[in-house]
Amino acid sequence: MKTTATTLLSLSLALIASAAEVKVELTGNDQMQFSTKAIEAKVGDKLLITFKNIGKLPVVAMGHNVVIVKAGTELPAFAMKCMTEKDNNYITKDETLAKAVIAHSKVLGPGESEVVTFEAKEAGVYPYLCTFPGHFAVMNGTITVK
Ligand SMILES: [Cu+2]
Repeated sequence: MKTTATTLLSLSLALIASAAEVKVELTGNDQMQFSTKAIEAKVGDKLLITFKNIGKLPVVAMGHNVVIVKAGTELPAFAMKCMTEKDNNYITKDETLAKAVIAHSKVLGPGESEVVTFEAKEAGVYPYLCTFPGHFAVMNGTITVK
């Protein structure tokens, strides 16, 4: 009996581990580079993405955010609408486009960081980008959920 209980315990621990919180480190720098352009996750994972601006330039010149959007979002159109929204962390207020946002950080200055949570509910390819004006074409990547 004791063995069965132990086995059951290990099994449930394994289940918990398979749909776990996954910590991801992501940085942005003064060269407008994300440290990674490809993040992978499993359905059920909860990603805790620590996004840090490791640059030195002031936030008005080289601020960064990370915005995770729905699969299939047209990034250029989305980014164009975001880049004018300085007072809204460069997130569009257009109701239709704003629905594409799954999660985002605020605009971070040098040395600042923020944890962004992304729950990988469905398989798919979820783009992420920095919507600070002029950055998205270089600062983008994907979270692939399998
Ligand atoms: Cu940026």
